[in-house]
Amino acid sequence: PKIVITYGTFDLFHVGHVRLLRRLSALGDKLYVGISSDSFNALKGKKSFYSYEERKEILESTQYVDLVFSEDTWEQKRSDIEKYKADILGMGSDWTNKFDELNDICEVVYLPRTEEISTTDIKKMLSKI
Ligand code: C2G
Repeated sequence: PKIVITYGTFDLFHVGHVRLLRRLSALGDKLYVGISSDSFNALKGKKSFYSYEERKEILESTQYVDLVFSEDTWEQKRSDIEKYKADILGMGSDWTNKFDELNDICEVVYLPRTEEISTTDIKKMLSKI
């Protein structure tokens, strides 16, 4: 089976995430997602509203995701791709070119982000209510 792999925080799950996962899952037979741990979020300068466990449960509930694992470092992608025998690493376009060095072991693709929605914007709008 053709394996697609991706990574992200996926906090406050929204249609931007859904549309990315839907397109990524259409590129292969299985989609595996590395969800940023709470400690890795801190490394990324992010504090998610939902814990890792909650974000994992939400992703696992979607029809597009076949496996969820923890993303704890920037450096683990290469070993993950080898461990899971991923054929494609796919990310949203805000990451364009950032993971090209992995194209020796898999195809690296960047898909257009969904406009007008982000977890940051949702938090901002909610804080103004
Ligand atoms: N995304 C999207 N459209 C949006 C918002 C997000 O396509 N409106 C995509 C992002 O491009 C990313 C994925 O959804 O590919 C997850 O987004 P985040 O949770 O913000 O992930 P990020 O913090 O970018 O984590 O090692 C990689 C990092 O863990 C990526």
